[in-house]
Amino acid sequence: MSRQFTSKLAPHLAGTLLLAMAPLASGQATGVIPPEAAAIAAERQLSPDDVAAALKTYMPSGKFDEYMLFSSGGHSGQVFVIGVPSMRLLRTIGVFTPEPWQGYGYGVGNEILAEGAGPLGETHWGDTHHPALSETKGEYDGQFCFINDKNAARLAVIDLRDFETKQIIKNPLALSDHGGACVTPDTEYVVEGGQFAMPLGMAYAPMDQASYDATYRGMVTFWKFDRTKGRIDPSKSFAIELPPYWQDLFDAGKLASAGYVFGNSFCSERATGTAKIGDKNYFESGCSQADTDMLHIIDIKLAEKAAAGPSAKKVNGMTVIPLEVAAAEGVLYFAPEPKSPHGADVTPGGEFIVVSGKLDPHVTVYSIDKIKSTIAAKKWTKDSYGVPLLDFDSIVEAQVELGLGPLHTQFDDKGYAYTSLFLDSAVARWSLGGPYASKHPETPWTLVGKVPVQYNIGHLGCAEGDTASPDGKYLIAFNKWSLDRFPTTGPLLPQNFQLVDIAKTGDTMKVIYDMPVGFGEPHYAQMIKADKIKAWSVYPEIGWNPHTQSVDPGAAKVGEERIERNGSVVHVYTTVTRSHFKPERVVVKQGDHVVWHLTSLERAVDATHGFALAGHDINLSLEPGEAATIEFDANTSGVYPFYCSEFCSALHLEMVGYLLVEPSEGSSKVSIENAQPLDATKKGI
Ligand code: K7E
Ligand code: CUA
Repeated sequence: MSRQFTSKLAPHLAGTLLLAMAPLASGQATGVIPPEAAAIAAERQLSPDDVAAALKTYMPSGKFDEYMLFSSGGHSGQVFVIGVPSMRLLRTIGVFTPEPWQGYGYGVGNEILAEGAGPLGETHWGDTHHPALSETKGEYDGQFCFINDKNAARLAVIDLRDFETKQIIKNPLALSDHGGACVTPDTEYVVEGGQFAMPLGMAYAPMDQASYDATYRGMVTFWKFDRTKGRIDPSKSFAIELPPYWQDLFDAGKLASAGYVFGNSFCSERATGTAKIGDKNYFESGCSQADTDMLHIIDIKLAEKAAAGPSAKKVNGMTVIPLEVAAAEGVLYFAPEPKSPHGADVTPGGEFIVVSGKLDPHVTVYSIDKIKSTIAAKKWTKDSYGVPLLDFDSIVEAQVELGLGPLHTQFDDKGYAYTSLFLDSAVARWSLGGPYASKHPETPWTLVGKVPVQYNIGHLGCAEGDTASPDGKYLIAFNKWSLDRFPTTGPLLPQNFQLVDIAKTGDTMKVIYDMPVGFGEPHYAQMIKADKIKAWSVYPEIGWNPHTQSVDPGAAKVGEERIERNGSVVHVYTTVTRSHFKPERVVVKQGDHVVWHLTSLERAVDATHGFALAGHDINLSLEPGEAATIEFDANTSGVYPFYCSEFCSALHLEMVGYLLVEPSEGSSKVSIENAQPLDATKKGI
């Protein structure tokens, strides 16, 4: 058997050897493939494809991955950064959920989490679905990452200089979002579409059909991004009121379709679910009655005009273009899209918009040229809310049959599109037409090949696959179920990220790696060329405030460590270095308000300290140069050790201090005087 195997392996190894021995010609290396490799392959019964996959994904110690994947964490509320092709987890970024290792939400970052509070108060988790890397001319520029929280209609801004969340913004109109984040080609706007219809502004309204139709609404918000400040500017942002059609995913047009934003919807039936127990009209069936839903086509320039005009209204402080204005002024058009659609993905050149029908084996491809000419020819009827509904046959370029349950589509550099097939558990590769037809040998608009994935794929992501110039080479299937792929770790199973090699043309796609994701439920992820990320390895200067990205004038400075009392407010200025805090003993009085400024004096890469304060729910990560300020009320007298929670040095365990909170007058707290003395006979045991 092993003999047979060896012969099977041989031709492949010969090929690999040729490749690996290429440096031999220049005399650089010998014996790149050691004899033991064949022995290992035989012992583990690896197929030639397995061996090739292992080599393609193996990253030797100290070598870096070619791509970084920014993945949503679903209802973990975080973002994960993963190296591709090794599929090694590089970082978690705390976004909507506090995260103690990076000291997010345990003394620092609390104000960012609080910033996203709505009228109902703070939400300490999020449901992240769609990351959007900032773009310049339709290409990822590696500066920022935005992500939505479906659960509370929030949007977060992550600065990729330090991979930290800088802003969380609560949409004042709604309580759920899904259509975003996506950015316009130069990141002028970050788009956030709503999901579940409700009265805009989050007021109450009954849910009978008449009330639903009249008062429940969808929305899409255009958040203006200020790149210099690295913040969304709500004062320059606006929203469009939409019918209660459950807007789903949005994608910004680019190049040929620059200036437009497209979004699908999936319950234009306006189902209202079961009103009482025993009813059978679940949303499940109510939302999938009609043959078509509505592709939303939005003209950004006309939307800006309407938002600045007299007919815009304010809802909870947000500028909103009323639905009838959007319909009348060319801001909003609809197009029929088949069978409970999902995804609206724009081709690299912006010529086409691809929409999948979850209950239709086809993807439907719309042409922006045809959309424009159909709008110019006013070839439309009106939907029940008065929005122009474009003639389907006039705007469709192609429908391509792919398989069961198509969801999301991405692109490569070879004129192919890739669509996830949820029900088939497969990725379909198909050929684009138009300007892409000359890039591949196949007939345009046909299925080229499929690769099974394990299992129930949701999104997929190609290398820079939703930009103006996708790279090809890699695709990742973001699978919802892993079933039999990993050892059982209890009834909650990991998701499965599968790396697919898409380098060759034709029906040649191969799964080359399985990565269990046991820390979240990712939806979408974007894969960026790693060398585009220019992250700092230490903060630029000592005393750096990551929130303002500048030196904090109030930061603790070396030589100026002190404890300053101003009435009942005590300011503590502490510097932090290997391996001590200065000062180490901090004495305050019960009832004092403590403002504690800590500055890391470190300049060495990776010399991170922690600051864990017992009894106060405080834990900081003080990265080299970082300044942090925490505040708390010293309400309970006692002795509170604080220590460095990051193993920083040989004397890390000695990196300790004490906060002493002296009892106030008349306090009944335990003091040394009334404590039991130690039994002298037991001393020294
Ligand atoms: Cu999971 Cu993009 Cu929220 Cu599709 S969505 S799978
Ligand atoms: Cu500083 Cu451990």
